[in-house]
Amino acid sequence: MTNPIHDTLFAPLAGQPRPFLTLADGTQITAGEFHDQLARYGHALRACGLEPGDRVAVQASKSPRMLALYGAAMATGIVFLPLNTAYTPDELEYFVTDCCARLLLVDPERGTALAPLAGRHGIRLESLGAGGSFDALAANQPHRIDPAARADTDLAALLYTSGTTGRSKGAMLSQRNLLSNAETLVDLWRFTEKDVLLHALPIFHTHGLFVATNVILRAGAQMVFMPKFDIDQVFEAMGRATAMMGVPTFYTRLLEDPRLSRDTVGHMRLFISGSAPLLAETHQQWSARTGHDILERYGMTETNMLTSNPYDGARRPGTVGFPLPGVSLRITDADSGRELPQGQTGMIEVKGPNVFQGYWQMPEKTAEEFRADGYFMTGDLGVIDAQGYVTIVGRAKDLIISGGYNVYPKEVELLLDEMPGLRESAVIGLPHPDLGEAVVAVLAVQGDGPDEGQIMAELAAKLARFKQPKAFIRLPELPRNTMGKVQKAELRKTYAAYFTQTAA
Ligand code: MLC
Ligand code: AMP
Repeated sequence: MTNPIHDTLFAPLAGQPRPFLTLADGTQITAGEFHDQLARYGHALRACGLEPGDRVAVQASKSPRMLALYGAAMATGIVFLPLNTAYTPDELEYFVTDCCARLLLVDPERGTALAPLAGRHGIRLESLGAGGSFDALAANQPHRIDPAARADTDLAALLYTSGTTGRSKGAMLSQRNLLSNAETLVDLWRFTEKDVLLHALPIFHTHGLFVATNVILRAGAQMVFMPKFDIDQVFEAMGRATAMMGVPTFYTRLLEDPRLSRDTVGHMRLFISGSAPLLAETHQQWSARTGHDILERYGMTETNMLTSNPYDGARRPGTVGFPLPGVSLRITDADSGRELPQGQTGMIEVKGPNVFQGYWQMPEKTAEEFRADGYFMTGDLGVIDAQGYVTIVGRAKDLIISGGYNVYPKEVELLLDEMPGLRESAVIGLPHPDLGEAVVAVLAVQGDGPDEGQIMAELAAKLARFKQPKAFIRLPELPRNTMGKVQKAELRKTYAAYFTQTAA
């Protein structure tokens, strides 16, 4: 019987006394203890009636339990669907119904609030955490588990990505998609059992879950596992860790702190950045302060990691490095699909074992984003230089990346446009010193229109906090081109210095 992800990533933990997770308070969880928990959770998933291929949706705080649940889903062949803890019940409802989740796991304190939603759709609801109902169910289960047989092409996880128009799409990631990428990254970034990763990212996205965790599991290494990015805890952990993976906001926040020095990073061998553009200036300041060149890489939910700056060799500021071994990357004319010569800017298209299987129950959407020869259109615009380094120069998709979280303007605009007194809206991303880009709503208002407090109250009921505008700009009319299309590029240009000139 084989189960590639369980056999390769999780089975080697069983019975091992070596440390696997160190928590912020210093508590250590050994590899063996972690695997025991994974096994008990796996039995509990089965006791809830789930079978291989069924979906378990989880909206729970970051904890070793949540990570063990990921392992349990892999062992039992149950498809893992982690959800941002910031999502409102409205947002959650879409995901769990779209994927026909059999089971929804939430923090114990959220159980009561989400019971009506689960009841409406006949989804079993359990709580994960100390005193939670799922933990009670798992408590007396065996601490060994026979993994379910899984093929390379079987679905391992579903991660939802918002769409530029309309509905969010569930990216289907197979066993092979995840495992092949982890194996490539371990080799490329030289992870070994001696490494200790400083893990301060959330674990409901590709970066913190698949890149960080799978790499550590594959290398037989360990993590300092923090509930979130807390600057004091990060400085403290750098004395014990060897590597950190972060979004650019981690690096800009650390740079603002006078404690950052060659000494404080003396134990570290590698700093990796991704999920959003790292300014060349941040890269250079980091090198000057710490003596380390940040290794920037590029990826997507749909594709896992695609490119990386080299471990040995120049890590070029402002670039995302070379295509990973096994990944084919080309630059095309977005309309015709024709490959462009080196040095010209166009759509980044990719192919490889890391590229997802398609969008859950959306064959037409899937077909639209793949070329006939199997290349996936990323929606990112890039250029390759004479040495082969890829630079991302923009996005063809209308997307804001705020502190590493994606916000699709359309989703916010649809809600704003429904509000009485608001004629129309354009939601844009403006440069922000902490978040990279911040969400701003430009509004064309009727009369005085609703005030910001009223708008925010309406949005808060429906939208996760990170998607809500950080500022509003009111105009009599939105600028349009001769075709009548709102000129977002013009707005971004006009207000480019909004957060740097006014207090952010
Ligand atoms: C938190 N807030 C955000 C925000 N994060 N607002 C906009 N954008 C964000 N990213 C809100 C909070 O709710 C809070 O609201 C206020 O902003 C200030 O919060 P904070 O305490 O300063 O934020 P913090 O908790 O420190 O979080 C900031 C952060 C976090 C950058 C550390 O957002 C983070 O961990 N981001 C990582 C995202 C990530 O993992 N992305 C990977 C995607 S995978 P209030 O109520 O106080 O106003 C992917 C593929 C790939 O992209 O290539 O990796
Ligand atoms: P997500 O859908 O959350 O996986 O976000 C994927 C998107 O993040 C990509 O399509 C890119 O636009 C962006 N991204 C990821 N890494 C980088 C990077 N290093 N530089 C610039 N953009 C990045």
